[in-house]
Amino acid sequence: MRQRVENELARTRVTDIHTHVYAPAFRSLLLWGIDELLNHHYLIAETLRWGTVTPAEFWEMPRSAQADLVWQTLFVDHSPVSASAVGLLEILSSLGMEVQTRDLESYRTFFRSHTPESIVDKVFDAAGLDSLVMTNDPFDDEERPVWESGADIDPRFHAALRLDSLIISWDTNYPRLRDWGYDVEPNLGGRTISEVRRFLADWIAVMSPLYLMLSVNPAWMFPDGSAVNRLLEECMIPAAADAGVPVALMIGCRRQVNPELRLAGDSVGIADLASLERLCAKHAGTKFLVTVLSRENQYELDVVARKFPNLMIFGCWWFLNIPYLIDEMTRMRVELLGTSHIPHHSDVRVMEQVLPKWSHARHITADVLTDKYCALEELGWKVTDAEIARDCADMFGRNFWRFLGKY
Ligand code: FIX
Ligand code: ZN
Repeated sequence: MRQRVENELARTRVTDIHTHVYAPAFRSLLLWGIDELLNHHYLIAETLRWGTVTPAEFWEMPRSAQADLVWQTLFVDHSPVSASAVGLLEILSSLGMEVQTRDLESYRTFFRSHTPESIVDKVFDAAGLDSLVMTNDPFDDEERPVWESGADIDPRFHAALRLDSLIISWDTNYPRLRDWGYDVEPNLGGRTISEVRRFLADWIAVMSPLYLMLSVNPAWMFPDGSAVNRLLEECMIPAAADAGVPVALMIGCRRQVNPELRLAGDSVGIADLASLERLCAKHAGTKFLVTVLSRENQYELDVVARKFPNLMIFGCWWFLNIPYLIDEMTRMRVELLGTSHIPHHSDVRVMEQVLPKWSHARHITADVLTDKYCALEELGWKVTDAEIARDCADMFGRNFWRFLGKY
């Protein structure tokens, strides 16, 4: 049974529904190569724990020296047993490099022989990836001009319109909307709501996003009359409805608990998912894609998903994306929801990271499904290869496309 499940999973093509990588048309925004892999914020946080440099000293260093320090600290001075460190070695190994040489310069030489396009092709092929979804922010000054130039974007890279800059950072960013010709007021008065709707419609026309996305902190309460919820309910949800796309919510990240660590400075908190229930109930006609960061919320999230067909839960987000917790979460979801969820997304920032992410996803899903199918067979229920293939295809992509109404 294990072999049959592995065979079908090896053939299953993946849609990676949330990442932070960019198509090659976005040029330097597409991160790849050994120095970027070493400078991933997960590894930076682990390096700074050893205290050989302060965060301030680290940020002063040139990028390649930062990568050298991460390598020295996590791979030479200590064994690379954390999930992120193992993941880096898995990348080197699956691209054909010898991990035992521990020769950073030879890894640099390997990547120098590639171009962004060649690495993207190689990685899509090796990870069995069909397509992925980027995270796209019109407030990003490097990203916006690429969209405005009408660049030709590799069709394997879909867009997702990320609205944290607009909604969460409204107080800081509303003047930029004014600069761009939208008549908005800080307190959301006057024409603000319709002007934000116009802004969203304009960017939806430019990006053709598969969904509109927002992350909220664990203290998020719904409803509460806050500016965040007004922008969510009066702008984001109606704009998504007009575009015929879901709203994606990421719940439970406490941003910048240690700003010195920059991107690595975010943390986690337990949310009150009764807010999510009230949102799904009030907006029954809206489809919500939801992931939650706290482990303690996962059981509750599965139960909420049982109550609301307009809620599709996805992925093991961020700190949850370690084999130990992916196994626990996938088992619990399968036992509570069958195969009607999206168990994995990669959240990668550096292109090659999809390799270990999806090999873990396949491996752990194989463990879980094998157990379940074996239990069925003990009852006399024979599972066919076609049925295994169907279940794998659902969980690794089709549930997403079906939820979008595009399958
Ligand atoms: O908000 C998010 O989409 C997070 O996933 C990221 O911003 C975070 O930094 C990350 O890379 C997590 O994996
Ligand atoms: Zn993310």
